[in-house]
Amino acid sequence: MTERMTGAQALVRALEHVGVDTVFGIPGGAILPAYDPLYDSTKVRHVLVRHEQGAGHAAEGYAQATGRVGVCMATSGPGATNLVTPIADAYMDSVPIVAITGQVASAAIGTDAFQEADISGITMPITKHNFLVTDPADIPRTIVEAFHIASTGRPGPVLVDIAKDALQSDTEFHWPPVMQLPGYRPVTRPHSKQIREAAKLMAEASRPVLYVGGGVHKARASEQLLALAELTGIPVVTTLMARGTFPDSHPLNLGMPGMHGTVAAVGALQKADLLIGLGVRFDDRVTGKLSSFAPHAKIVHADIDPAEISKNRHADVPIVGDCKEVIGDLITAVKAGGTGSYEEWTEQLSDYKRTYPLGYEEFADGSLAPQYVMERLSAIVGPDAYYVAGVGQHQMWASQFIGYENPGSFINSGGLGTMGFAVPAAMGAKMGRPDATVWAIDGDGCFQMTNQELATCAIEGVPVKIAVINNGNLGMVRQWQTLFYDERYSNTDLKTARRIPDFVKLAEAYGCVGLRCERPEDVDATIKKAMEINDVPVVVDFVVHQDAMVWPMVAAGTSNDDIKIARDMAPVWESED
Ligand SMILES: Cc1ncc(C[n+]2csc(CCOP(=O)(O)OP(=O)(O)O)c2C)c(N)n1
Ligand SMILES: [Mg+2]
Repeated sequence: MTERMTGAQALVRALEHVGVDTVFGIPGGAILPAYDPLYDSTKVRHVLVRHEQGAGHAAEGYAQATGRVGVCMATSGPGATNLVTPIADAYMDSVPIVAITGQVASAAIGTDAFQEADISGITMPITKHNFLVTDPADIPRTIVEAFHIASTGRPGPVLVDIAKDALQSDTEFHWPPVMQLPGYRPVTRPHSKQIREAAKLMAEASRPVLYVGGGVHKARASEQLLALAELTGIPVVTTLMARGTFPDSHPLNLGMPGMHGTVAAVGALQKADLLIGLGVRFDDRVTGKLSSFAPHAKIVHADIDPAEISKNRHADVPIVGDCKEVIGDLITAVKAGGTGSYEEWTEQLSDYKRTYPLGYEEFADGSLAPQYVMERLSAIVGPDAYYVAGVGQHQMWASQFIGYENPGSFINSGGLGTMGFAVPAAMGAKMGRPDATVWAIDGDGCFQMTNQELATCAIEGVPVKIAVINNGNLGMVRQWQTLFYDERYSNTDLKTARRIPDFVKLAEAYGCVGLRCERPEDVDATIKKAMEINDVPVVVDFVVHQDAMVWPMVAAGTSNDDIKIARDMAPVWESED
């Protein structure tokens, strides 16, 4: 198929052909030529956001809820630099997005032209790949390549920066274009020798743990994981990025490991003699002080990105491959070679679970405990919703106190820890999954970074629900000040207790319904009321106690062995150690 058209028309046509249905963005000078044919597209819906950061996070939320590539668009200079945070966020959490930016005309590149920023240079270290396009003939091929790179292998963000004159000039449009990506061939099939080695170690181990990360859901391998866990009886820990990948209700699930992990999950890793790491990266928030992490364990490490393997911890058995294939092959190998027996181990871990369940402090003054809000959300809204968190204490409580049963149902910013993620990401998730209930769980600090996307939600008809966990503070930072800075609360009091801003009025100003809840006895009725409103977005201001803390905690840089279940309270491990 060959047709003559402008580069801008070729761009829109290519987006249609690769199956894009939603683009989040804001126009401006350099990208303006692309917005003209976009206006006529019946296949691509452009969602006008209020800040480009919102466009980027919305693309991420869309991608995470649908498994498809999310798309955002911005103009050159400040439009493009406003995308830097979500691009970095997508890079850290391996989220497939394509960011399309306009660039100044090719003759002006490098002259400090109006609204010029070297966005491909700026995003070089935070994109999986990026392109600067100056020839209109390259546009369709580049789009196909960008979508291919973003969605295959280890997913990630790809930037396509297009010079204004390339959008304006005429070109021949050919479809389908031929990709030119020599050397890009992600390995998905694991090596059979490594699989046999791993299965052998699993059979020989007496204290193995399946250490499951975000890569397992990205490979859509939850079913295989369940089969492997049940076949072998090996207990499972699910990292922040893997919550829901293995059902919380399953007896083999020990919960989340790491800085705010459960005693059972953290203890299991520390006492294990074998870790089977699947789609994980031995992140410092999981390992604590690396030299004392899982000191007795041999390591099997499977990941699609060879650069992750042995990056932080030496892998005795490295496996490069897609987790679905890896786990499938492990199942076959275990069936052939036999499984080990781990009753004593699983008994010990069940004992940790029973002795050290997650708990929290209730306040004598009758004020609201944030963890209680999570428990009630979990009970009333249930596991079929998507929960999208911001960053801070509320994020950890959302991970700890909501029961996740479905893969991908908890969406949050793990690697970068980006405040402001929740509202736009929830909007993107709801647009990708319009039939699902989507709850954002946000902090009063985070919410003030990106709540302008409430306008987008209200106008575009995206009825998300937002629980603002309003503790009046940058709570997570305040917690560190309580514990490590002698209760010197430097610049963490947001004074939202003074109702500046008043979140209910703010919601109303944006065309949303605003509700407030301040007492435990009103929580259920408030959540039920929010669940009944499905035509407009709802914001609930849950005013909670400012001194609630996230426990358990492994202080940054210390050993997982020194996990505390409350201030100055450590679990009692059995006498053998
Ligand atoms: C963009 C950005 N700036 C600063 C931080 C550092 N930080 C991490 S958590 C946090 C507090 C978040 O406050 P809030 O949204 O109210 O959540 P809470 O911890 O109170 O639940 C801050 C400032 C960050 N993660 N991201
Ligand atoms: Mg707060």
